Amino acid sequence: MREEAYPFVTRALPYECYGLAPCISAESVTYHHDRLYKAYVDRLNQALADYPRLQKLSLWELLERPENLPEGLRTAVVRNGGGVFCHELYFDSLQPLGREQDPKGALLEALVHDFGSLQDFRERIKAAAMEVFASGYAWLALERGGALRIVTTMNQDVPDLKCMIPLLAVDVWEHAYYLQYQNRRSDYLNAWLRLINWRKVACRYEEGMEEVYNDRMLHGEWTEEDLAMMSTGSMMGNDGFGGSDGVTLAPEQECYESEFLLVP
Ligand code: MN3
Repeated sequence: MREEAYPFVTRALPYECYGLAPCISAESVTYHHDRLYKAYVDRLNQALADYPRLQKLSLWELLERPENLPEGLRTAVVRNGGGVFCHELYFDSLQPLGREQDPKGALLEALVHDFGSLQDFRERIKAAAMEVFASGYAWLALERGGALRIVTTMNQDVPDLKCMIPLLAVDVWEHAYYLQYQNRRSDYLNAWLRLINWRKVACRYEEGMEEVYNDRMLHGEWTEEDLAMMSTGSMMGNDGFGGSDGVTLAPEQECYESEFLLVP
């Protein structure tokens, strides 16, 4: 998403449309992806068609500082660019049932550190998503200071990208679940929690933490803890799927290029 730019394309799902069933039905996924998400892509392209100079900006850059956009374009980018960003993160963070795996390694440690336990994290993001009034999203995001946070946004708004890097999003617009769950958002969220592709979330976390450390280095804000982590190699090298438990896997092999790569 950092590099994604005009003309934007509708990204293919990283699983079959029926791949999330029975948690999320093929009908729901097809309608949501092929119709609703695609419409945001088309409208974003339409909106940018008359602004050749802005076509060079990535989706991330467009959404990071919408206040810098021409007034006539701003709302269309926030709504439709946001719709593209939110849906790509949502769809890309899911995987078929049965492949569920809990987060491990550095991401698990951070979740436990910042939320108490994995179960507490699950309860808190679900509660946050339940509280979104009308339409919006609940997110797990990495603050530029290095802490994990759960945030919610309305409509197709993204979290403040100047301050945080989104890792995971759940769409709680009724269109995401109404066909299958009608008004039972809670049941949909329980199903969603079983579909999270933690491996991809862990890759975004690792990449995000590299940015956090790079920022600290730029500003000369290394802590003793950072230096200790650097010297053991646990900061950059442990993506949670190798290393710490004796299996050595190169992080660049594990953090594969996602169809919806969010953070370079
Ligand atoms: Mn949606």
